[in-house]
Amino acid sequence: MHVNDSWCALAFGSNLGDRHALVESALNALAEIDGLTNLESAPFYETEPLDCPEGSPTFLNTVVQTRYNGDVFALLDQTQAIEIQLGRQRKGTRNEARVIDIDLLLIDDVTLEAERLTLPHPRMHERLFVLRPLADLQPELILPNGKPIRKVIQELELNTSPT
Ligand code: A4P
Ligand code: MG
Repeated sequence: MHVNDSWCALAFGSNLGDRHALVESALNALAEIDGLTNLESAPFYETEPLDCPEGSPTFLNTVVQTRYNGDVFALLDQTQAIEIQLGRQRKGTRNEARVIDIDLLLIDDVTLEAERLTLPHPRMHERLFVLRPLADLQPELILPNGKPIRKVIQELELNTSPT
């Protein structure tokens, strides 16, 4: 599926190894992708693991916005190639520690449910570690569920602990 100079948001997370260097390297590699322009990163957040195995290390998370012109599956291929290039190994345990995870959150108002790619990212509305950096970039954003991002953040902050 081709998109034409579309606004995209991508989430980055790392909780294994030199997390700062890994996220920086992933951002640099992302900037090299064909058809991707105007990359802008939110600040980095130190966050407590959510739904991870007991004793998992803390995460470094951020979100980037960018424009992309090209095939959305080609973009996923390239973000997955960056994960592998930076040493990502999948052993099969759910939410196991990872050197880098790159998720596609939003590509304009594209909705997609393919085996390899669901857009918008189905869990983004529940996660402060995604919503806070996304709101740094787009404070007025209305999320795909129709709610302003700031309101969703406030609701989550009332219901959860500091992450
Ligand atoms: N896939 C489907 N849709 C997408 C999409 N929009 N973007 C497929 C990226 N990939 C997508 O991903 C599993 C499969 O999802 C891939 O084959 C891809 O084709 P993965 O990266 O291999 O595995 P994962 O990262 O363990 O899964 P996922 O779905 O990214 O996990 P979650 O639900 O995002 O949770 N706590 C904190 N504090 N910070 C975190 O960053 N991350 C997770 C991962 C859990 N807890 C966390 C954090
Ligand atoms: Mg992932």
